[in-house]
Amino acid sequence: MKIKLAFRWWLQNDPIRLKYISQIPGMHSIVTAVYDVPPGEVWPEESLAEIKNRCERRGLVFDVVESIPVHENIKLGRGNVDELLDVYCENIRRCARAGVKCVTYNFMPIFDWTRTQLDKMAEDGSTSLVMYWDQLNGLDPLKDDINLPGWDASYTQEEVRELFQAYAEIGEEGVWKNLERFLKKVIPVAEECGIKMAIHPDDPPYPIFGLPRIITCEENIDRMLAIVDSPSHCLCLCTGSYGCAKTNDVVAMTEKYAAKKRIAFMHIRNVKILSDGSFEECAHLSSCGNLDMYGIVRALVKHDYDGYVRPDHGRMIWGETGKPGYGLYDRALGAAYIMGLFEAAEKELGKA
Ligand SMILES: [Mn+2]
Repeated sequence: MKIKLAFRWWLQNDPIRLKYISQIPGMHSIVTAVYDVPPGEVWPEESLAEIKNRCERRGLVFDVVESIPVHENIKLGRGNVDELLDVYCENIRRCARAGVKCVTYNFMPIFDWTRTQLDKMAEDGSTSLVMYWDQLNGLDPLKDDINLPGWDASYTQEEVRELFQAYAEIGEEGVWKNLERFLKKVIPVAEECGIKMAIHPDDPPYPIFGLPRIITCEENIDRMLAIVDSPSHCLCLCTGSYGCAKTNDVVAMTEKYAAKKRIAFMHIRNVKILSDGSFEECAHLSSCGNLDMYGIVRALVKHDYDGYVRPDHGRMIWGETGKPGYGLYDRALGAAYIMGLFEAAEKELGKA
């Protein structure tokens, strides 16, 4: 099998033991980051070395970072951007020296992802993350105090309002301009030190509260990839993020960018879209949601994808508690299912 199976792990904040992760069949890589340094600051090399050593003691490889966060000033193109870009490049070099091969990042304004509930209970008693429009509609970030789960609590309401205004002023084209500046600086450094940069889509891939969101669909991916031509300029193709917009054909997108060798990291999960466009995260199995999971994996195998794959968010099942979306049990089931799909696709396509 060409792919490297990976698992996200939250270091000291994660109740899941590395030993348990290493017991998942076929597990290869740990996906994590230095989480105790704020965006815009340099990561201590000792922190990276410690993660590497801890993983190696369990027979795992720390070779994927998720993520090096992009400072809001870079996305807004204001203030000390040059200095922040230098720090970003330095962090890429430090990751490379620690053995990292792939760095995930995103260019989402203000908040990494949007859900309205993190523990919505299904009929079988499992819980998962959901986004319901009827809970979002009617909220006005410029007037109301909004505290959606998962949103960065380090911002005051005043700061959030100021950021919303700043993004409203620059609009989508402003974010594109700032992404271009970022890519032109960062991608050559990544290429030089053998790292693939993998941009995660906006989650969900459409505007929320009018914030400009650009990594959302095939047309915009093409525009983004055209900014810099480099084997280090890649996608983190998150099936559940792209897949919660019905307009995205995730199998076709996987096929297209796998063929172009522009996928470095696959986040594989399923999602169930409701009639009003709301969505619920669900089990990985195709029949549990809207995505054709075999179609996605088959497209990867067809084009000899040899990058990283991780089961993305899972449900909370069997009484497990912990970080929503990041329990051990359902992600382990997802990993086993995904590996089964790869085995089947490789045999079907004569690549076993
Ligand atoms: Mn993802």
